Amino acid sequence: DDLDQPPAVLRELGRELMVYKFAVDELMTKLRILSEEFDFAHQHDPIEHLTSRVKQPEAILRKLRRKGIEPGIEAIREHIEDVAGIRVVCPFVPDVYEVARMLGRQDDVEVVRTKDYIAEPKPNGYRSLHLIVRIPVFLSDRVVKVKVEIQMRTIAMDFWAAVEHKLFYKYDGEAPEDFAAELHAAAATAADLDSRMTALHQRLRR
Ligand code: 0O2
Repeated sequence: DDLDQPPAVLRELGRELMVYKFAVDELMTKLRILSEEFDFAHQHDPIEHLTSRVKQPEAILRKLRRKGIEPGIEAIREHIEDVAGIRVVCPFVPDVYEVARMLGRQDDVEVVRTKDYIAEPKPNGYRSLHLIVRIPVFLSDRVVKVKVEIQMRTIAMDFWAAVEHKLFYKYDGEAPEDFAAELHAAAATAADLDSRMTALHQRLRR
């Protein structure tokens, strides 16, 4: 089974996951600073809320197996980009890009990859901006660069993604025929809501 790994691999995995937690802690602090200071400077907080998680060892090993990759620390570093994950939920679409820009400008944040599912939604309607970033974590005897996946979205996008995630897992394989079309239509409704709320916000600020 997943946990039938050599003890050395599991021990090293424990140490490795600790480092991912440190990277998440650092980025959460950076995001909280941006939220508070931007609010002070512009009387608008671009972040509605933040969540984070470090993937469980079992889930990491399962994902490696699904991808047909031999388990090991190097394999995880190279192939699993969402061991550490942060979700940034913003009030308005422009906030999403503003927060991404402010984070990307920081000297110690290296943006490895950007996937803009807002500009180009997934076929099922999923919208979000995904950043894979790498940041240095200073340990007692060395510095390690750690990758973190940051999912950035509006409240409307988050609502759709959270509910879709539930429905998708529940109905896996036996979904009614109009299911995909309904989900897609709901995503369009969420996008419409985003445009209308953004328009109201911009009118108020003028
Ligand atoms: P979970 O259960 O959220 O952890 P990868 O699969 O990560 O190797 P990929 O497919 O290029 O690589 O990554 P992508 O497209 O950036 O998506 C990664 C994550 O985005 C997913 O993680 C989900 O959290 C989220 N996501 C992507 N597409 C959808 C979607 O259609 N609906 C919802 N609700 N979330 C989505 P996991 O590990 O697949 O899932």
